[in-house]
Amino acid sequence: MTRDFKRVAVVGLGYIGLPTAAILADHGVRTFGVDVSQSVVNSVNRGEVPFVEPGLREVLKRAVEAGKLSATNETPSADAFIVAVPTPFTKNRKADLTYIDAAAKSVAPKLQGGELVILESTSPPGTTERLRDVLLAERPDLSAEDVHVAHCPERVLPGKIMHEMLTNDRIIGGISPKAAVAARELYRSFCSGELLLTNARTAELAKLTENSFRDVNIAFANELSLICDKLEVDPWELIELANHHPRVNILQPGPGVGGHCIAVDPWFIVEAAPEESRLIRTARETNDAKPEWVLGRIEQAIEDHDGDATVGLFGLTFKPNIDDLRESPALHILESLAQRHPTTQILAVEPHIEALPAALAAKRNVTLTPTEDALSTAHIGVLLVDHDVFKTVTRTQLGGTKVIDTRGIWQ
Ligand code: SAJ
Repeated sequence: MTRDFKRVAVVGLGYIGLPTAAILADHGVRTFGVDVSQSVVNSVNRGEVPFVEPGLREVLKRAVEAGKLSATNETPSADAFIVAVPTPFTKNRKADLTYIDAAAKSVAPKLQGGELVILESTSPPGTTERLRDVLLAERPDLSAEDVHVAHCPERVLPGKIMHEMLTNDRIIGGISPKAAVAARELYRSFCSGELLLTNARTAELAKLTENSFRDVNIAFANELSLICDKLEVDPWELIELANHHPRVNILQPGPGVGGHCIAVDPWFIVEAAPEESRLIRTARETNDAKPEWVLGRIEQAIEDHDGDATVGLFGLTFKPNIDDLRESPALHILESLAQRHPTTQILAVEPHIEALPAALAAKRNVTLTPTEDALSTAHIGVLLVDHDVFKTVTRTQLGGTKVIDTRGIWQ
């Protein structure tokens, strides 16, 4: 079966939806980006990107200028709909599917029969079936055969999205085989990676499995770092040596796991099968406990300095060489330290941001400080993010500073 997708609507213009819409349009498909935020819609229609992602601006601008991409608040009619909205989790670690339900309700009135609806958002098992059910509940005049629903989870790495979206292999899980084949046609229009067909539930679990695998591996590294601390062994040297084994590949310890994916997605598996996911849950708890362990080390160093120390925290983002502070363990460490030690001067060093978040900027004991100044002033230097700019810091620059290195680059 070949299909001609003349009009595609991408619902949700965030980190995944916007690059997807821009790339589709750049490959000649008339694409409509849909978002609830008027400022996002306006910025896309001006050809501007509302967040930082290398290479996206050029493609977006080209697509908008060519008249292939436009943004709107209203879901239009289309041959295919791609839903790429957030799936956050609630305080008690349950998936919040309200954005997916709302997206489905905005698509339902536009269906005429025969359309393809793709869920790209990372989702707990069963969500694609739920999306299908919402569509059919909204449209009792249509039957399950009239709407082709598939799950094609995104797997791109922030910072490399524009490359990985074109080249990564993709898992395509159809509610029916026909839906999977139709979705393959759409992705084939821009993706050179392998397009692997399966059912929707396997595709959902595959995506969660990928991020859980990484989380478990990082948890192993973080546990090793605690063991090494006790046994006075350098964990980075240990891991490097062990990784010389042809079948060992351990990731790196750090101050905790951040971002909106790896620290969240494993909980969707735990929620779906709590009794069976003991290792996945423990890995999450191990990684979540790491910032507190780092805080303990910092507090001990402050005490060793008779309680009167200036502390430099180097790096605040959730991973290196980006400006994204969301779900960052480094930011959590800064917030907790500032709260618990109101008389300790804290120099927050983050070369990738212009200003601290308002709540931190209001704290009298926290100052956003250039790297050089913090290096010359801090009694305790805590390396939290392995930004390239910190890798060139020399032993001489560190001088007599007490170093707590959570990333192994100032050893
Ligand atoms: N981290 C470590 N040690 C490591 C690697 C990472 O502590 O050895 C930490 C990072 O510092 C960061 C966190 O893990 O705080 C997550 O960073 P990341 O680079 O591992 O992943 P994300 O969240 O940017 O993107 C992941 C990717 N998933 C996998 O690599 C399996 C990406 O391909 C997914 O598309 C993305 O999640 C997603 O959206 O699900």
